[in-house]
Amino acid sequence: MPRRSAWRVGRSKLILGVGVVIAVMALIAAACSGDDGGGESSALGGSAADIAQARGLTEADISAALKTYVPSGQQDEYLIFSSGGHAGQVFVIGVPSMRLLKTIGVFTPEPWQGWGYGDQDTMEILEQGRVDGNDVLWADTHHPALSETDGDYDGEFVFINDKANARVAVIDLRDFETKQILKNPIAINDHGGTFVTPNTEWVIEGGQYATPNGWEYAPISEYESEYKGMVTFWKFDRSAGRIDADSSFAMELPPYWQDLCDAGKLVSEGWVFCNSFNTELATGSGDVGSGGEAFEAGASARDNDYMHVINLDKAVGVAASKGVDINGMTVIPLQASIDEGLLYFVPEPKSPHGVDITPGGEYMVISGKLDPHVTVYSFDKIQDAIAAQNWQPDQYGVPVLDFDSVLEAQVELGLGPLHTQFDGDGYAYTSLFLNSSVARWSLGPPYGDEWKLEGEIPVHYNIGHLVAAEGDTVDPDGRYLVALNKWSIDRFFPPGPLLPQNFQLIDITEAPEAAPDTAGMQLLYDMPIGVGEPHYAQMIKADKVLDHVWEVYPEIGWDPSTMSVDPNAPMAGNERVVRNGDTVEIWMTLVRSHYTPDRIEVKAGDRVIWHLTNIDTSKDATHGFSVPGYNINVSLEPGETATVEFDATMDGVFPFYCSEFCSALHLEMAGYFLVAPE
Ligand code: CUK
Ligand code: CUA
Repeated sequence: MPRRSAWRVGRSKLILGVGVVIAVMALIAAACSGDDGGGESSALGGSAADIAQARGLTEADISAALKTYVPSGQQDEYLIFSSGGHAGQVFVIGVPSMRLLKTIGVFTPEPWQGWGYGDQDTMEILEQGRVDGNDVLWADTHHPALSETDGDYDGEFVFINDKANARVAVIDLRDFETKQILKNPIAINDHGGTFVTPNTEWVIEGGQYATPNGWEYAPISEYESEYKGMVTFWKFDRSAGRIDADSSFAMELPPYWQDLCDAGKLVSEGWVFCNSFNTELATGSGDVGSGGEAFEAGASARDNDYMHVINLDKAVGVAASKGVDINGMTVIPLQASIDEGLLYFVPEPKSPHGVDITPGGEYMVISGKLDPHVTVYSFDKIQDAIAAQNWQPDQYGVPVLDFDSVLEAQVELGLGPLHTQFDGDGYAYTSLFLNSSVARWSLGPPYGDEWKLEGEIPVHYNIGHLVAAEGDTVDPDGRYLVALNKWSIDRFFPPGPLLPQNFQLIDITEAPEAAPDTAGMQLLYDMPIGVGEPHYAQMIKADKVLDHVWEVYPEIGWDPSTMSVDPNAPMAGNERVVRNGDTVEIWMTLVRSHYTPDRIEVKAGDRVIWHLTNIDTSKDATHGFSVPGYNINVSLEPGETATVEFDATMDGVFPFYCSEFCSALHLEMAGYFLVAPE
């Protein structure tokens, strides 16, 4: 892999060099030919052809620009919901313009949205993500999942996992705010989350690095018996807009490292599929010089790992009858899963990454990171093998189905296949990490005639996930594909040694024959992502979200955490300050361009409970509330109410002000918070 990467860098520099020469030649040619004696050869002046010539744009550049450009005032056709990686957030990006619309605060405080800076509701949601009582205010978000109805995105909710700490979050797309964070009580890290079942009854969170249940201590010498894998099924209550932890359950799995999961759909609805690695049970090289085997060697020694095939519908009943309580989570013991026929394994080559289900639910596509093929399994054949008991038990007694009996096809794509998406025309798209490309391949029946590679398009560089428009639903749209590249190397100005990631927009509307060199795919646009390391993303038709989203809250005094009017919200006319012993409670309204009241006087040591309502109702009339020194910043969108609570420990004079430029007299939207010494 390193050699391959080095080769890529070398080649790209060569291409860049040639590109610069061509561009310079074009500029010289333009300067020589276009000069009419006036000496003006501005890139902004002249006809489109003049501009293209002056900027050295090729025909392909121009067609790409025309496809991505969204004129001012027009909106994008699709939205990407992307994991924010280490940012612990979710990014919302328009397609085809690739304009960033929002970074939704999730696991990490976000100051502009007042997420985690004094607003009690946001503080409480972040506190739901505590681990053993400790704040964990970063996250490694990997896989956003849009809510689905009948296997299609419905635009109502987004879920996201935190790989680093085994947490999941629920975002409501009426106001694009996080409503809930759950810490998984049995695992300290996850990976196979979040993925939803076709009607969003269940939010799947698969594990990753095995630990003893509840991340308790057990010596590593007891790895085989005491360390556990897991998959958790969180029950989503759509009407409440929350996960119901009490109705959720988990399955104990062997201490293989479960990786990614996907829910079956249509013919395979009710089943869940997860890939895994480290079925070798590698435990690392141990102490320096002890001669043990490093994880990357030990965990990739075997030719096969196991795809986990899980009968979720049946597991729901078994959880109720045979589940045991671990840290408050109902867990189906491994032996119960085996006895009840909930869990089967299928061999998968070699150190796989990702499992993706075809739109009709017929096939499970697995990529082997160290195998140049994608391996396609048939759900029908899996069911036949289960019925025929065509299996051998693994070392934990889990039935391992016969590989050949469940195999549908293997398609050789290239080096480092990772993740697969689909379009509506019978093509699949697989990221090739080591090749730095996207492979386009044809699906066999019922989608097309033959399982076969159509070709690939280079991407820059080292692609992880990729996302096509609604490309993991029962009804993919095709049109656009975005490559989520890990490395950008030479693509952008280097802002120090930590380089941005690179989202590359690719047009996939044409048939492979239209451009045989790239199997019909055209690279349109590079978007640097200078925050976090995004992993997965989903792309939804913007209209579907527009059907649900609010631009102002429905009523004044709206509490986003309950999605209802807070009866205690300050309203115009009932603003007041009430002292009760050492507690000072304030009911304050905000309107362009005034706080009522605008002067608050307390004594050092007082408990301050400060209720705020933005009584403006026009679009975008957001007000801020920032108190210096006290780490307080609240964002109050039109109609919203919030409460801030703190002890006035510092005496002094603290001018509070509106931190959102809301009106011509925004600077005057301020007040004094006076804390008299005791
Ligand atoms: S993982 Cu990151 S590139 Cu978490 Cu889905 Cu494959
Ligand atoms: Cu309100 Cu600025």
